[in-house]
Amino acid sequence: MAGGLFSKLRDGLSKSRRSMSAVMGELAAADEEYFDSLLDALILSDMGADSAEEAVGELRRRARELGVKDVQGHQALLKDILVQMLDAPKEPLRWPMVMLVVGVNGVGKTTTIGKLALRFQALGRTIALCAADTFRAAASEQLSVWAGRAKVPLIKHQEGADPAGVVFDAVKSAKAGGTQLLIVDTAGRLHNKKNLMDEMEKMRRVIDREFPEAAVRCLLVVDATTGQNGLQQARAFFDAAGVNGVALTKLDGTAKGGVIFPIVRELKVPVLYVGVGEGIDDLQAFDAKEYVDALFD
Ligand SMILES: Nc1nc2c(ncn2[C@@H]2O[C@H](COP(=O)(O)OP(=O)(O)OP(=O)(O)O)[C@@H](O)[C@H]2O)c(=O)[nH]1
Ligand SMILES: [Mg+2]
Repeated sequence: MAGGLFSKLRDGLSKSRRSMSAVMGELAAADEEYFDSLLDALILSDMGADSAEEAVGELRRRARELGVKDVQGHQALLKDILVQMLDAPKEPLRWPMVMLVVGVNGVGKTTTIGKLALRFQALGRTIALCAADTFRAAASEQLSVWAGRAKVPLIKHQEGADPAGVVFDAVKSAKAGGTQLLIVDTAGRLHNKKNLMDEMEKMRRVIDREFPEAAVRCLLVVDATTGQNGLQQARAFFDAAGVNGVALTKLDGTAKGGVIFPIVRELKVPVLYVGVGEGIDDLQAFDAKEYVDALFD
């Protein structure tokens, strides 16, 4: 990770880091109290009880098995365990691709799309954006600002139009123009799960029918500052939209960052990107080892 971004992430995650390092410093005797405090520290990092218990249980087992008793040894073991917990099968990038970007209201979908457009453009891909968040006019205006910055075409309809209809037009123009990556912005304001399912299904049906040669990546954007709510959101979108990747945003803020552990553990979807700011360059490919290092120090 570039130095600047790594330090942004580290600063953002400093809450978890401080408590984790502090607790590990108390190792002196690896007694019950130490493991309990460690469990608490992990839970406090938004990791959730199940993931935290798994990590501490595994640490106890490995430390005993290997006879590791010092702080540094424990830290290294725990880091390895946490990195392994973040491992999930990742589908390789394949072109053409349609990237459906989903997630609840305000998590950073549109911003992440702007950053992704620039990122893939720098990698030499041809890109188009699709404004399928037709819920309010401001949504497509915001997306058109990002499209302008990245100098990529944007396909949009009027406010209130059928999102699947915009996707239909965007797919048609992507095929005609030989676009390699079509990124679709979706609305976060869906009243209930049935509504969400129907909307997602319609969009996916259009893509599958009109663009069967395209790989579909459904990227769920999770705001790291929402803590355990992120897990609830991930569950809902996983069921409704067939999520196969996660982008975790706002790690530069007050986020503690632990919420990705239960998401990956339960849904077996990989974290692909992390957002560490509002600027167009503030997106980074996820690297589990660097992430875990940033959690500690
Ligand atoms: N600090 C910080 N702010 C971010 C990040 N990503 C997005 N934001 C901010 O979060 C706010 C919401 O971002 P949007 O991209 O509009 O979120 P959205 O999911 O598209 O929102 P809706 O379209 O309303 O559902 C904006 O003010 C962004 O600048 C990030 O990584 N860090
Ligand atoms: Mg948006």
